[in-house]
Amino acid sequence: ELQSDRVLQVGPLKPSLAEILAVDHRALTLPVDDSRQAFLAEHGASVTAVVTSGRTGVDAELMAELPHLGAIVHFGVGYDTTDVDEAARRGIGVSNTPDVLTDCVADTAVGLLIDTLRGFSAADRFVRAGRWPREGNVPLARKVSGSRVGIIGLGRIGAAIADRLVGFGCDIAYHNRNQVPDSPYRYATSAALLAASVDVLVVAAAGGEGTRHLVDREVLEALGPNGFLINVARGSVVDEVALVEMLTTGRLAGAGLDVFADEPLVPAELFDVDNVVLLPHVGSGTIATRAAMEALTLENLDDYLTRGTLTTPVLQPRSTAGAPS
Ligand code: 8YV
Repeated sequence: ELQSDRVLQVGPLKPSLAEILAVDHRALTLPVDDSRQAFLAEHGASVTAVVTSGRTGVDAELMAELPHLGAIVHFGVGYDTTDVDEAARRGIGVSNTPDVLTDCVADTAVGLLIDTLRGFSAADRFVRAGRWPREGNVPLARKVSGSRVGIIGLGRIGAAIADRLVGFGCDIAYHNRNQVPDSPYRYATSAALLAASVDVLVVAAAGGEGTRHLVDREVLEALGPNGFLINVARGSVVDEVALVEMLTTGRLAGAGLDVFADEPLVPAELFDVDNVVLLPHVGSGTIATRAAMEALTLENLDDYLTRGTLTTPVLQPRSTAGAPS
């Protein structure tokens, strides 16, 4: 029997999701070693759906190897590793997992902001190193409540961060591609103008070419030596070389980073900088949220395989005519 309508896993996925794909969908996994070309030559034409994540995605080259691909289903809200323009050109649908992770990513942003301004992680290291009895007090930190916070990207996650910080009496402003109608928050027409007017800049914009280095050296200079940067979005949105240079030379007050330009590699120059909090991309990383992301990923896949449509599309497949029966 010729196996068609294959599901292909591209890149690592949550183990429980990978198992469901393998067992219930008899999914194949794209090899990462030099058997990849032979694998694609043998199976490429049978693949109609890919399940992947923001860590890996599907580029134009892989799409060309999968001529019957109809849908790229992402585990995660970010899909910047997939070439969506090429998917559109080929009529391939693209889905992600919005909404279900908004609370946890916003919680992470606020936690990271508080940790960074108050220096909690550094204070924890101080206690563990036995320094309290020897050295006494840690340096005084910066106040969070009532601070001025600028949010880059007032989408679902940015708005959830802003709403939380209202509870801390923060003065909220934002920069976004377009001004958000009816937003209660002050709009800044550029990232630099926003940075110049706040104590903390929080990056919550989608990744990809459109936002690459949106937070560049000029924006970081506008934020200045009393300003903090928090990033829970994508490392690509920030000029990381400029960021590291400014943090290590005291030209920024500090940074809280959950994302990096070249994950899992974190610039080693930051490892002994105490006013920087470094997290290994844990924004959505709770049991409940990852389970909800897994369920929504499978819902999109099932929707595509049964009806030829996606539940939470970034882009619907062009037509259901060629969709699997
Ligand atoms: C995921 C994320 O952990 O949703 C996103 O865009 O960055 C995280 O929630 C990641 O995509 C999974 O690989």
